[in-house]
Amino acid sequence: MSISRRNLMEASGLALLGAAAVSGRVQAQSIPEAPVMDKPATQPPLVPTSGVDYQPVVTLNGWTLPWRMNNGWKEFHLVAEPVVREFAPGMVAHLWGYNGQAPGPTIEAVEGDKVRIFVTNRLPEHTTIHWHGIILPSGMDGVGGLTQPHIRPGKTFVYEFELKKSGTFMYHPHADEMVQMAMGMMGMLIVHPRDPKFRRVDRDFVFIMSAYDIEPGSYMPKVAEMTDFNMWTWNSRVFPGIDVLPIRLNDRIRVRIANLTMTNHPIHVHGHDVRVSCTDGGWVPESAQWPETTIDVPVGAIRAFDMLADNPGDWAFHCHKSHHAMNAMGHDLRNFVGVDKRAVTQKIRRLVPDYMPMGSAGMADMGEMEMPLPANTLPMMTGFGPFGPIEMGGMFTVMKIREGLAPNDYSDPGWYTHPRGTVAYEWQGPADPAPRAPQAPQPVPKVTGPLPRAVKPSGGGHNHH
Ligand SMILES: [Cu+2]
Repeated sequence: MSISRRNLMEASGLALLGAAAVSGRVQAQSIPEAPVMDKPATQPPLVPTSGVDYQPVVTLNGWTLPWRMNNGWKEFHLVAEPVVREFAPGMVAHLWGYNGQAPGPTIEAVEGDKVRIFVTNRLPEHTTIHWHGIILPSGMDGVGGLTQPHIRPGKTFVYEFELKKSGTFMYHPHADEMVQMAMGMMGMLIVHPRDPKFRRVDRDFVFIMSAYDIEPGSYMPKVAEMTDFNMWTWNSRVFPGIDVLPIRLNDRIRVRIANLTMTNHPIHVHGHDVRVSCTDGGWVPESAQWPETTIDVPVGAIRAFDMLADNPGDWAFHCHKSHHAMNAMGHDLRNFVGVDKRAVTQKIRRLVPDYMPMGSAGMADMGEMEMPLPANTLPMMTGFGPFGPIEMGGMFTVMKIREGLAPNDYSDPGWYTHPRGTVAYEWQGPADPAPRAPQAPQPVPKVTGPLPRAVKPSGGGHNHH
């Protein structure tokens, strides 16, 4: 067991000098550099060059925070500040984050490490950082008002703790929470096992889910929104802005997913089965794991799943709540499937010449349509694959499992080349002659009295579901 400087000082009677003297123990040294990132692309993992060996994580559309060693302490520097984050090409959001990005950089350390994290506040209001899931002294827990005074604008606070266990954790403010988390302030904290062989995988991906309500044509999230979000993000990116996961065939992989939105997300993997191996509470014993293809990640929680990538191809990887795999849209649309809108279109075009009737045969048209959109607004669904429009947005990307990738190569290997005879194909024989089950004509319901109103009263406010 290691002993912290505070213990040493207390043991030697220095604590009698009072709290001010104790908390000033690193004042004489310099604050470490606070590196910044200005690109939203996935950065290469930070491979450890000294100390315990581990397989570093890859943060989707993110990066790992460099550190320095100082007398046995691993020192990091986070700067809370306003940032501009690109959600996907064509849309940026004005958020709050850390070191130039939202979410902030991933912090990586090893079980047993003593970490010292400097937090500088360059926001217009006070903040703190809570280290979600980490077992630490109460006074390092980062709950403003409860365990520490708030960090005022312009000030720097120091957090120090020993990492008692390995696993998957996160960090976020516990100060003006509704605003600060709705503005994107969050990041991941990965603690690798001291035993390099424990639960080791070949590729280890990590991201955090956040949701925003950003009106088409605007740049700032509406921070008071509680349920009706329109941007469902992985690391504050939406499809087609979320990078793919390049995976070498037969690699063992792990994906660690944190959820700081206001709802659960059932995350679905195609072509493989997976097992939850770790939560923010620690490692799940192998005897307690079971196979799944959809992992539900509850609010304020983390789920990591392990998977043997033994099936080559391009595999969709997405939230199974279908509205979460879409970008901004009106949520009070009526269903026009089967409605002939030709007559009404003529009438509307006399008033609105650009009007496009939509939805009569479903909404797939929107996947390839070039509709006029307000500035800084993404189409509801977009993105193209080798066979046509993918018709997605939001929490969607692709696992690209290929033979022969280099061990640390995370560049996009392009679209999958399917072996002959393994792609669904169009029937070229005689047209479908089989009679279908006889369908009785649907009787028109008889209505007596006034028709029920399906339309909300005009002048009504925002409609929460
Ligand atoms: Cu979802």
